[in-house]
Amino acid sequence: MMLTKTAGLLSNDTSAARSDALLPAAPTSAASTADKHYRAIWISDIHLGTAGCKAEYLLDFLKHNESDFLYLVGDIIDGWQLKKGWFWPQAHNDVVQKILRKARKGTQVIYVPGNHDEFARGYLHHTFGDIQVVDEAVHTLLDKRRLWVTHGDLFDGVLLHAKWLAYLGDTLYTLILSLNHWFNRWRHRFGLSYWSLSQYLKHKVKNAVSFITQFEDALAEQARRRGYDGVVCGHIHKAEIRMIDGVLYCNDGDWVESLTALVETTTGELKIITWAHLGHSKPAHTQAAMEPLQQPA
Ligand SMILES: [Mn+2]
Repeated sequence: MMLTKTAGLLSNDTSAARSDALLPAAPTSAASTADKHYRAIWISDIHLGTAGCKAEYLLDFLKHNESDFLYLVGDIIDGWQLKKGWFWPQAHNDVVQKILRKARKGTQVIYVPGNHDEFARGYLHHTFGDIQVVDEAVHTLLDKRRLWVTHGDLFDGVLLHAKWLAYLGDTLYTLILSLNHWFNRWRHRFGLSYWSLSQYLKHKVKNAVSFITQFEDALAEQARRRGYDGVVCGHIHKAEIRMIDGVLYCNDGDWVESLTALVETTTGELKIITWAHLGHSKPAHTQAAMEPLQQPA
């Protein structure tokens, strides 16, 4: 998607009023690199240790954005890929160093491991260089609403399984229809009732297509059951802020494809920031937390 620099700068100006006394005055010609300070930042699905990780963009984002709280919502380091082969360029090191530095300088950094960095789940309630490792966290928004912070992988079990069926081609589907015909002739011979394999698969494929919706619904429902006002998760690499049956569902996206972070501004507004251009951001969609965005699915 193309986006003009001007548009990115305009929509990025909402919290520009804040200044940081510790920083040198921003050069007038470089408004695009002016630092922002947020109440909270959530990032996940960075997948450090893989070639797909856009570490340079994340590093740039971290350089230009500060926060009181920084939540690392899982799949930060990709242990699965690193086991297969070591891939660790300097930029990936720089991201880790940058985060450790933020923690040292007073940002409260909370690390909630995901499925790709589940090795970190073995270190729950430990602190690494001022970074707290926890299984899940609770963030209280400025307006006192409580958000449950979890990676989200624990709630995709059956859904992910169905996703495979979405990749079945037409040929295979036709073959299945044919098999179903013979299968039911066989069932008939043994006095069994008709069972539609194609119906079953169609149902599964339909489910697979709406996998994202189901994941979102499952997380929102789980947050409600646990008594929270909303949830912040990652895992499916799709940034989102919307209300689902009265529960605020937020997903901070990823740093492999969409280059997004979720932020809470100092005035308590939730936003998704897309950092697709080095040096400045492009808010993908922005809205107050109380006003769910209506967008086509
Ligand atoms: Mn994940």
